[in-house]
Amino acid sequence: MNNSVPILAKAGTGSLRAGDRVSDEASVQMLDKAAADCVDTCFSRLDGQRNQCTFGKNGVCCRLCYMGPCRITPKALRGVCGADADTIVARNYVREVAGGTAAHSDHGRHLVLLLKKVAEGRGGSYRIADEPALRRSARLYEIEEAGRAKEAVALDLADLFISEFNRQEDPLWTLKLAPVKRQGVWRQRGILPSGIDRMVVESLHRTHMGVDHDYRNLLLHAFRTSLADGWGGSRVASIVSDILFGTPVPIRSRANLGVLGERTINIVVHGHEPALSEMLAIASRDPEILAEARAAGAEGLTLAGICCTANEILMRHGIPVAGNFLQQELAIITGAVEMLITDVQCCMPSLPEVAKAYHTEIISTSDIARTVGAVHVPFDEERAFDSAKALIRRAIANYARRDVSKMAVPKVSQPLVAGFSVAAIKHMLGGTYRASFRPLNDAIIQGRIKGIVGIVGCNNPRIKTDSYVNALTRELIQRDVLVLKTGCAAIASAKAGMLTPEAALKLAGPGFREVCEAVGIPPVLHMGSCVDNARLLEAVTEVVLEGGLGDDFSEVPVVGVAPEWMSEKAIAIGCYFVASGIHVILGHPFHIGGSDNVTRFLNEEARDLFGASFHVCSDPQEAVTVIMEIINRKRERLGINRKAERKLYDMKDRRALDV
Ligand code: XCC
Ligand code: SF4
Repeated sequence: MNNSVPILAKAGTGSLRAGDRVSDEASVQMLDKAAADCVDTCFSRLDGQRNQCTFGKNGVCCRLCYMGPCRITPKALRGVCGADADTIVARNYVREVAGGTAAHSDHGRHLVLLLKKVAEGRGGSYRIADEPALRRSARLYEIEEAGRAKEAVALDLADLFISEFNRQEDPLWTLKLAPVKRQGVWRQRGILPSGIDRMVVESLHRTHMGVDHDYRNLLLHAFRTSLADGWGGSRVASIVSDILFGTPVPIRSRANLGVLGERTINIVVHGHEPALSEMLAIASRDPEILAEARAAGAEGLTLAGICCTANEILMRHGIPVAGNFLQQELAIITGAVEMLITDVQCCMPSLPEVAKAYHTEIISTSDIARTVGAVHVPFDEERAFDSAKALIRRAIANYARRDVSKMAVPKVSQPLVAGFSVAAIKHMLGGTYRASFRPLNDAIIQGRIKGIVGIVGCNNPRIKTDSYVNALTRELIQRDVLVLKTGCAAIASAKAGMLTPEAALKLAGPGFREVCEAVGIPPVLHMGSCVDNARLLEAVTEVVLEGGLGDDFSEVPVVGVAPEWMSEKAIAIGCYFVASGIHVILGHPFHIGGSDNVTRFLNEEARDLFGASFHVCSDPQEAVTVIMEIINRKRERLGINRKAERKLYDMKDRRALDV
């Protein structure tokens, strides 16, 4: 392309065709509609951000004090204070990990405080929905439960969880849920995290001007902080969600924009915290509310979700998924959404602007997350059910404003099965009375399943939406790899039809297909939202405890992948996987390219410390090769590779994967 010709971004798709921006047919249709309706989306705005800042990309821009901002160039190798590229890049990275950890953990905190209120009888409409989950967790945390009222147990558990946030010097209690050997690694490396809040505060302190300048010391704290996420805030969030809203079990539903009804009142929930969406899910089935919807001339009410709020209510109520991260604007562009309700995280500030072209009302509900142009309706937790009903009534009233001439709902959606909590997987594998991971371990040992890969994270308009996630998933299940998913990556597979048991027949390799058929599971297991990446660790812990596949995560043939990631939360997740001994493949690099030392530390030296590191693979084929090499290497070490495979592997050019 001739660089001198400016490329004019056009509304909707930007400079590319819709089919080059997004993968699924519903999104293609809506992007084309955006262009026709002259509505800007993240895709066209990305074009406006052409030539994104190279200093930012390489992490060498520092604006931590007002002697700066400073940036490292070949002519200026140090900032005003004398900080070099290593220090600046590492400090920026620590702050990103702290941001991700804070987001997950603050979500966890809100749930813990709600659990405490429920335990004290101040929980309003909320209840302990899953008493067995409460008692199971209490036993895990060594809290006396036998013969005690559930409220008393819940109170002790909530208080223990609160202490996980504010503990000052002792290590987090939750770390004890990890394999003993891994706890030893953390102790030896000096990265056992203390209180979650303290880790985040310390990250900010250490990266203040003139404090910690040694990139190694900084990066170790990044790993330590991330552990306070994966083995702290996120784990606690999953546990409390299960207690308050129920432990997910496999459930059928559908995904993609076609779940919106042409003749129903459509309400879309978007964000991360499940407290409000739980109540909306219940209220949306209330007969009185349904009667009111019909009285307004609609055929009923459709509640659907975007991002992780979607995943939460999908897993527990089978509420359909309208889409993942980059479909939030597209949902409005259908012209069929009466109300889009946001809580926290991943909700674009553009939503009210997009909504101006249609009748959609954008509602914000969290006092810490407001958007100019959105209507703020504070969510009253104590009267949660009434709050939920009031919101739905507002949406019903808005139905009269729907302009049918602006409406085009794509007739595209796919069936799916979600809800694979660790408890559910155990039951499916071993049966109700002998729930166990044994059959999975055996299948891995026999080679019918080669290994486990967790594919997680977001979409990013810089990559054709869902394309990397789905190409990689397809290749892996063909190679007999069990794929576990969360977040927007899980929704990507749902839209591609890979979350059904039938998909195993079509896509899985022969050994893996047998297992899926015998157990009745899809080849890709949807384990929940972003905080539920802690469930992935829980699952691998079960594999370790079950025996036969090593004593530590770093010995199990398991790999994590974040193909299309965009958020700081994904960085924190990547770090706690690596610190837990699980290799992580990234579809695109961190903003660290300006420091060879930081890059080497994260992508190589981390292996000496944790037995795992990051790997950047810019295309899915390369990722498949690296993943299968890692899996084969682990199988080899465990002595469970068959002869033929070993030979094939020996012929390959070995990367520096020694761990
Ligand atoms: Fe957000 Fe959790 Fe990313 Fe999706 S995947 S874009 S963080 S919603 Ni976690
Ligand atoms: Fe510049 Fe140092 Fe201040 Fe950063 S901390 S802005 S490098 S003077």
